[in-house]
Amino acid sequence: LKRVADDVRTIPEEKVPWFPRKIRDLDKCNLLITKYDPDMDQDHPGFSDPEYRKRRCFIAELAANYKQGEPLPRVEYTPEEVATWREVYRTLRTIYPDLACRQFLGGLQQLERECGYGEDGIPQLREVSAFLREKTGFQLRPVAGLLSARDFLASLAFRVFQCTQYIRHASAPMHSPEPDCCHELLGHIPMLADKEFAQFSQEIGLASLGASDEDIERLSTLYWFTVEFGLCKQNGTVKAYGAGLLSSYGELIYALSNEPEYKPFNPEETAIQPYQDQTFQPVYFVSESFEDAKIKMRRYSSSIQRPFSVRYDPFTCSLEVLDQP
Ligand code: NLE
Ligand code: FE2
Repeated sequence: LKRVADDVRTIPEEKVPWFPRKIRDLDKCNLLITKYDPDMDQDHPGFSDPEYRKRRCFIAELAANYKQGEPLPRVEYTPEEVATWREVYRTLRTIYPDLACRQFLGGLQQLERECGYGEDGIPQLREVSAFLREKTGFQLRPVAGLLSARDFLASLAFRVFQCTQYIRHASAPMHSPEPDCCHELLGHIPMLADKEFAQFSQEIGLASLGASDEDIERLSTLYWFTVEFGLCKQNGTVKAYGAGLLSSYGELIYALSNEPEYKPFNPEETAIQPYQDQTFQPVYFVSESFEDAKIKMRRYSSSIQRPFSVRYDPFTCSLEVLDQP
């Protein structure tokens, strides 16, 4: 095995897309997809609310100016924002015991006990990040909005989770097409406190580094139907583990009703399923268990062809890139 030169790598016939090698390179992984912003999308509930749009810009600035390693910015949430959070928290909290998977419930309980989670206030990323670091080594980084798949997945390779900090519009607490702090804090964070799930997430990230655009598309579709909208069997019943479900009262109820179509999780098929990012999913993929999803995903990732392999070094928070023997 020999080390590969940094920057531009030209392997016969193909150029490997740039990817971060050290955690500080994540400062460059900031390509946003703005088509669903309240400034761009006429259907956004905040489109005709100038106050809301101004607030979003302010919070987006904090993320845009953030550099890796700095303390995470704090946001002083307004009473109206806290009221939105309260409504989301309260309604979801009542249905979690029946509909959420065991790992999620365990994580949420710990967050309630140790990290100030509850309906009275929106947890700050800084505290949540410190909590996660102790549980699974994941840390948070603020992001201004929806990130491109390549940049988002790359950060997972470093056990960094990019989190939005603004909150959804008060008129639509039960479902948001965009990520917001309810989605991150309620959907993702409890799962990221689980060791096995943290490992699963990092592996998807590692598989994405330097991958072709087509492979990124397939991986992000897989991410979508697992980490965002995944269902799994537990003790003979179907439970939710996907963050997009666990942060949306409307879709969580819908996904576990008998309305939508279920298909067994199978990476080759799941990776090419068209998906819906404006409203509820027409189809969900169910894994036999959590473990099963992890094994299948790992098998899929290792089938992605790259002319090199990567290994994450947790001591230096950087990647070792090795030529394929
Ligand atoms: N639909 C989710 C929610 O309402 O929280 C957000 C999904 C973000 C991909
Ligand atoms: Fe998400």
